[in-house]
Amino acid sequence: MSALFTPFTLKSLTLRNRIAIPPMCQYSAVDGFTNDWHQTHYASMARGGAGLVIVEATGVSPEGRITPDCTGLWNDAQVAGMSRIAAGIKAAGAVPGIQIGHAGRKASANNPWEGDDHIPEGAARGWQPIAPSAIAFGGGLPRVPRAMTLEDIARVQADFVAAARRAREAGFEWLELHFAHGYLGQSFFSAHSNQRTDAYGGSAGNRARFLLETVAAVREVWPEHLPLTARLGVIEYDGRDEETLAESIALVGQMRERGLDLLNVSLNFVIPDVAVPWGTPAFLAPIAQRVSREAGLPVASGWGIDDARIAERVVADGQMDLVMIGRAHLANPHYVYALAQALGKERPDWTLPAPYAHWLERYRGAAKAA
Ligand code: FNR
Ligand code: 536
Repeated sequence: MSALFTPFTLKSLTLRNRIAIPPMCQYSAVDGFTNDWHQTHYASMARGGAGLVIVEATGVSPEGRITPDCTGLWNDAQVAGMSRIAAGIKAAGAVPGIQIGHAGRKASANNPWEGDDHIPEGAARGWQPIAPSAIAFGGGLPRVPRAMTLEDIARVQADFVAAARRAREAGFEWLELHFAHGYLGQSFFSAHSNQRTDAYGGSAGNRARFLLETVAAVREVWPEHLPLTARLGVIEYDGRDEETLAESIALVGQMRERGLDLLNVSLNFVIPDVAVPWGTPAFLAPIAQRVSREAGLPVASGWGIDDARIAERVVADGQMDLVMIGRAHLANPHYVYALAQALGKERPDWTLPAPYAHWLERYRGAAKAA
């Protein structure tokens, strides 16, 4: 029996297996609107067999986009395109999820294939990023953000709530708040990027305030029977990892008390040039397990998992409830089938939807008779 191919139930949903497609920016939207590329990409991810497909980091406001080509849910007109994507994912048997976020000081960047750096100040495509404090990320993202006022904080939280409502209206059943990777939520929680002297900065409790208030506000509009989740970096690899982990686990426990159902355990990326142990397979698995045990909620995690035995082991050993597998699916949209075959499942159910089953079975019969 494969642990990876065991269904997973959370709230009213049951995922057909433990494999999830993590959010992956497509940098292909115009004014935040999705198009045929997103439709094709997400439907093919779902058709591949994953239990859950999470749509890319989607801006809660125009200034919250990572790049000008990122998707958005800041206006009602953007719901129609997203609803076709959610329906396409669902038609292929996966649960449709979406990640909503605000890029903070990392916003207004060029696409990866155009340099992955900030758009130069003054260029028409760009805008001034906002962040907890007027401190630049550095490296290829040198723009100094404007420090957010209390009004900015309240407005961005309202933007998260409005985008969550639109995500539900579009038919998404799984919501992930993007609080990872050095974007706005993560940058509020890190002392590297948050040097505020008001109620939103200083102590770990104050740095947690923006995230906790946002979780509570979104929970009020996101249906109780559907999973509300977040992605949070819990480790920076900056030499202060035990302290960061302990603070993060305390934060996750408080998020759970405010209605968070699952955490997608990831990396902080608040400062450049950190020593992430990329060479160690499933390096986040023991960290994910610790977060799950100490904060008391189910977890998803991933990074660099592209081997069937490792994917199976991290679930079988109880290190994570869901495995996020991204780039392996960009290389091969049917990667879940490859995992199934590697684990001895010859013809999994999802490869035999009704319109295919008769013909594939008949073909197999004919092949056997020959
Ligand atoms: C990403 N990643 C990412 N993460 C996230 O939380 N929101 C996002 O929108 C994106 N966008 C994105 C785009 C592309 C092209 C890649 C490759 C990655 C990170 C992604 O979700 C995942 O964590 C990493 O890719 C690591 O997993 P794999 O690819 O090693 O399985
Ligand atoms: C992973 N990425 C995460 C993204 C967009 C692109 C790349 C996201 O969360 N929207 C990553 C982040 C930072 C450093 C390396 C990799």
